[in-house]
Amino acid sequence: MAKRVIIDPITRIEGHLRVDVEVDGGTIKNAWSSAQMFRGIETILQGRDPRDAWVFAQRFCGVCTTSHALASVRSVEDAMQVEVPKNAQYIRNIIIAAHNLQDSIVHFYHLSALDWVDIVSATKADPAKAAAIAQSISEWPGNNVHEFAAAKERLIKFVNTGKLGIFGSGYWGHPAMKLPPEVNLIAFAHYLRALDYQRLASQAVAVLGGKEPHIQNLCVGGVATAINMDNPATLNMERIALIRKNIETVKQFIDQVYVPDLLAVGGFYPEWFNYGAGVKNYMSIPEFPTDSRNTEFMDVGGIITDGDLGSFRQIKDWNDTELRSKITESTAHAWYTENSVLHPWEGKSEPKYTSSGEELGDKYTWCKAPRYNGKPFQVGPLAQVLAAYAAKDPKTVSLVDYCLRKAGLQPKHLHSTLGRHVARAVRASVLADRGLENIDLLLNNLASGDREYANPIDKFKSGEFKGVGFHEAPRGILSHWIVINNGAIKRYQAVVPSTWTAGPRDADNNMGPYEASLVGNPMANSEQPLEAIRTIHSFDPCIACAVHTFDPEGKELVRVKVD
Ligand code: NFE
Ligand code: MG
Repeated sequence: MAKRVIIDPITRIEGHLRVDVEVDGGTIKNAWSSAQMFRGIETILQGRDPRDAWVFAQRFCGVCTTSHALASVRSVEDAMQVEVPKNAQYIRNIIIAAHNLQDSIVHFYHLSALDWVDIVSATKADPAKAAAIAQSISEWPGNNVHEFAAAKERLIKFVNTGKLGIFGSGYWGHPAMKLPPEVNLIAFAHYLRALDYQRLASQAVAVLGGKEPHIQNLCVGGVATAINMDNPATLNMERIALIRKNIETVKQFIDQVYVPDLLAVGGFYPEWFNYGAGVKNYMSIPEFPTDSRNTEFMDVGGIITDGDLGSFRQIKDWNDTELRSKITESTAHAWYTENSVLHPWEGKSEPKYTSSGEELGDKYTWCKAPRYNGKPFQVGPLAQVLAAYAAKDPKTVSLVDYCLRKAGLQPKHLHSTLGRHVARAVRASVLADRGLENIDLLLNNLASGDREYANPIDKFKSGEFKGVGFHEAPRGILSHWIVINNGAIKRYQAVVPSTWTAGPRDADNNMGPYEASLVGNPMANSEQPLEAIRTIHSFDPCIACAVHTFDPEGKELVRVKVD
């Protein structure tokens, strides 16, 4: 008998996501991804000055705030053909890198690791053994017996209070948890350490952006960052040295802790390199522009279909005709007034909730279903890393091959739940380099005498202009689509990474990536659907972004309904 399991909400994500799965014989046979809240900032933007849009748009989300800010200013710059001075590109690039680093660390340690790591088991670990294991896989100076003994003591105190707090609703002791106590302890100790390193990355964003989250230093046409190497109140050598030190420190953590931890944990779960592939069409865009006209980029992007790296089509820049013309969003199965397939420049967001009670029905989510060329696509670090791998980016190839060799895997295994985690770790290491490279570019450019940092728009031309701002956000391609009429916003649509992946079926009933990735996953105990959570968390869902919403009640409890 097939059983319907409702996981509502799936927690340790941003926003409110409900996932329904049908389980038969211990395997997931069918799945539905349902984003549960609507806010509608796209509608709020209509009629406003396009130069202000980014300040509103970065409130789509409290996680990838800088991502929306950037995509928004880029959409206006694209519409009005504004060049962005090099200094501004480099400052934005450093922000992109630092923000992505923070997000990657949080994704692995704080939002996903406890799906694989049983912290209660860590209370039984031998700290000396844990240190020996950790030292055998990494040169990290923190991997000593004192570190692990202290973490264990802290954990035991915590468990003994009987109040596990944020760890309270974990599936401890679940049969799908397979790590020995010592590896659980290593991961727990690094979970705590990771809090410090994500903060260093955020600090780098805050120094450049004025504050974080929700940076203040952007403007259409560049940045509003005063630069004077000798002035203590502006961006100066001392501030740039601080940012560099932070990114270098985070890079060491990524290379010596995050990557080895992931490989150590993954080594106990080899079967998870076979589950969770789902949609094997991948899309990414070039990022880290290095010239003022967005023609040269540090990271490649492109299209891969059916998991075949040989099908890779590189997208050279954001003017790619197909990229700009072939993206649509379907509302066939989403709570909007019509059943349409519209290009984002024509897009509408008129809400109409039709489900009742527990039944989702034919329309079942606030997420639209984005499609490229009519097909679902996976976006995110895996898409980005596969593109860079196909394009033979040396750093990506060497890191991916290193991880595959260590784990005894083939490139095909990247199409999986754990493959997404490997890609995110590889991407994080590359991003740290991108941050440092852009600091050098900024310093060299300033040393050459170039002090430009903005080409602001003083007055809009009359008439209608369309633009799109692309950005490779932590969870994948973000695009903001704007139509400007006589200097005011006529239309605004954001097509967001989590909408690409969390979106529902389309008019042809093709599943979205979350849904497809769940099919075929095992499920040992439908009361504790840990396996489904592992696969969904590997995408790092952000439902606030996906429908530009939030949950005003801030619900935290997991509700699992089984019938
Ligand atoms: Ni709200 Fe986001 C990212 C954007 S949504 S976190 O990354 O853009 O997927
Ligand atoms: Mg949208």
